[in-house]
Amino acid sequence: MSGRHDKERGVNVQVLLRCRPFSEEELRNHAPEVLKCNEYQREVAVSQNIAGKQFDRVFTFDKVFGPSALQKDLYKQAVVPIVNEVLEGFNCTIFAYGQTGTGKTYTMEGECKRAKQTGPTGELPAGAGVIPRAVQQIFDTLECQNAEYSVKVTFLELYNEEITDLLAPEEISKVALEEKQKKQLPLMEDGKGGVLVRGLEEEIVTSAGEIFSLLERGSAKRRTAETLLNKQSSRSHSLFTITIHIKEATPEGEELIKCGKLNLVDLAGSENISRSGARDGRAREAGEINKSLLTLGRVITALVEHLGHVPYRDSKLTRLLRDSLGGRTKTCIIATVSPAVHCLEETLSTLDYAHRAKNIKNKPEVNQK
Ligand code: ADP
Ligand code: ZZD
Repeated sequence: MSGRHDKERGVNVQVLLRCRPFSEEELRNHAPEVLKCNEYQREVAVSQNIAGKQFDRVFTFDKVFGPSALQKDLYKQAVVPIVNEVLEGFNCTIFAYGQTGTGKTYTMEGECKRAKQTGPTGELPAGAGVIPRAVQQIFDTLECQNAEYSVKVTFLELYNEEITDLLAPEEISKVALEEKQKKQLPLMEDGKGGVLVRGLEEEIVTSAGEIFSLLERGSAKRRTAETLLNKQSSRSHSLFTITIHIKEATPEGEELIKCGKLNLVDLAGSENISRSGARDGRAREAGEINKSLLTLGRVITALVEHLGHVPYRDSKLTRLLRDSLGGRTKTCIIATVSPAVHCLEETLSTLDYAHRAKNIKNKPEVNQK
């Protein structure tokens, strides 16, 4: 529970670690395992043997999910409490951070073998990730409460510092997409210290099923854009936001409006910060692609080292999510890693990055009118 002290001292960003299982190919090749998760101790141990010498490093996180953790386990233990806070009027953000191929999208979106597997009973497929489960939890809760409410969603992609609206209903053709890329959705100050994306489709939704149809449209649009524009999906960030307004009456009969917002962020592959740039010939493109992820790292550094200037304004991602980094939003980072030896270098870099982010403090406040 959040008490008076939270407000004064701040609450730390929660950092969770999830390790994916070996892929079939890794299993076939008997890839050695270099990472061991201890969920009870909330620890991960990385073992390395260099020239016959054994090196072990142990990291502790707020929660650790090993390779056998199911989507529903992670959701129940890590996300249910966050969504409850959103329903109480807090703003909350969950970031997925990690090397490409470690399960960021699996964690945030999930997989379903066939689309539209959600029957009328609202049963989600086992592979459903955080986004569909959060949507489900929100509507299940709201539908049981005796209060008026409204729910809005937005879904955008940030690629090369350009924003694409994944919910915009317009036709998908190469020409239309290229036109759209030219007239980018601009970020504007909202006059309340935040920013908004001008022209972003804000869908008002009345059921979980309606959101699933929108997600289907969003995923299809993303796939088409990727193919037509030769995008590398590992370089894009996606941001799904759900905003809830709940009208309540106080015991005194006064009207109270609670507003909660949940941001679910699937970041670009973390290898993009360390690797491209100089090596990539197309300097502008590489530089631009990395700008948001690079700036995210710099913002974290500035916050944990208490540097005076925090460079939020240097990228679109950090402008959009400024309040999640040192602001009034409750933030959780899910760092994803692979157990395999061939990923070791990136795994260590992810573990260091995530571990450092534990030191960020936010000052969550409920939005109430
Ligand atoms: P990223 O978004 O980080 O690039 P993906 O989410 O695309 O990674 O995951 C890469 C592959 O690994 C996918 O085939 C996915 O199904 C699988 N995968 C990732 N995490 C898990 C997990 N926890 N359990 C089972 N499969 C997983
Ligand atoms: N990760 C899959 C989509 C992809 O990259 O295509 S899985 C969930 C959240 C946000 C967007 C899509 C989904 C996804 C889905 C799949 C197919 C059609 C619509 C949506 C999904 C997965 C499990 C349950 C519900 C939705």
